[in-house]
Amino acid sequence: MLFKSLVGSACTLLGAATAFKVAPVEVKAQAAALLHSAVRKSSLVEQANMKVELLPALSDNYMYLLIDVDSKEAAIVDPVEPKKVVDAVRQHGVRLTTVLTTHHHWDHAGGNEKMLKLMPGLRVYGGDDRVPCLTKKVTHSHNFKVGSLNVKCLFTPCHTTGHICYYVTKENSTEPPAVFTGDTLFVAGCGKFFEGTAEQMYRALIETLGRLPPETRVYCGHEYTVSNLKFARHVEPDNEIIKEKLAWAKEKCSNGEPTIPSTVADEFTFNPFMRVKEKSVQEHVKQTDATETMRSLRKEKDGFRVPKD
Ligand SMILES: N[C@@H](CCC(=O)N[C@@H](CS)C(=O)NCC(=O)O)C(=O)O
Ligand SMILES: *[C@@H]1O[C@H](CO)[C@@H](O)[C@H](O)[C@H]1NC(C)=O
Ligand SMILES: [Zn+2]
Repeated sequence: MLFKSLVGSACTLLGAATAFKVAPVEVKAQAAALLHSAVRKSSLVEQANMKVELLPALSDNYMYLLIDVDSKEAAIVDPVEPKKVVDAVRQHGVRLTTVLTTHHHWDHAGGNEKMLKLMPGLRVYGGDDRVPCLTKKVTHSHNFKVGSLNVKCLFTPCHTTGHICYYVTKENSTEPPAVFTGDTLFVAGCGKFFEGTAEQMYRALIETLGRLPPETRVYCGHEYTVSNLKFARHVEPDNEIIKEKLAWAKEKCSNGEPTIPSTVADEFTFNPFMRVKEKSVQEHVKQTDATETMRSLRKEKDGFRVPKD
């Protein structure tokens, strides 16, 4: 699965990987991965109370350093490349206390053991016994704090049976909350239904994540925005917002810049999996029911060949 994402990379970076054409396939993939995370830029979203540093990892994953400004306490989401995390923690001068694991897949939870070796004593949250080094197994609505920030766990099974999204708020703040969605919700897409059903993804996207405040910033597990929007365009060829977002995302990607975060409100305008109640989306898959539309869309995207532009 990961290997596939390396060779069929979602975000073309100036054709950098083509230099490895003669190398054996595996070496080529590793080299491409190294190049990708070297070229992809990190970025910082700063609010008065909360900072989020986007840390690119592997070929198209993101790790997120979440900082409580008041206490300088921090959490890391899916630290698959622990050394990069340690560097970022030092650079910000914060105290890392917490690992937030979205799900057990290697490209998200595979760094936990090394992370704990580098920084012993971290609390490790997750919703699945398959997550390495788990210290606290959480379920829906479980709440805890990272400094003065409130973290609420949202159980969103489907991509995996134990998938958790983390919703972060600051009491009395007028600034937008954040949600870390792992491989449940991507910008303009959603995760594959490896261990779940269309009913579950409908619940996760529409009833759980879709009911968060519209201004909530969405931080997802992968940089898949460009390929997701090409599928979205295929589903709704007349949707101008999709075309504009795709042009914007291509530009970002070609500069090695992230297309993340988006917002819950924006996802409802261009993400076909968030738009399963819309006539235009239902008509594309010849369905009249939102859950059946979700099922058909996922099936279609699983077999979709992403066009070159
Ligand atoms: N389509 C992915 C292929 C890799 C893949 O299968 N990724 C998993 C998460 S690790 C997934 O759920 N992808 C969602 C999708 O392909 O729509 C890509 O754009 O590179
Ligand atoms: C939030 O606002 C309420 C009402 O003004 C106040 O009672 C409470 O102490 C505030 N909480 C924080 C953490 O500042
Ligand atoms: Zn993944």
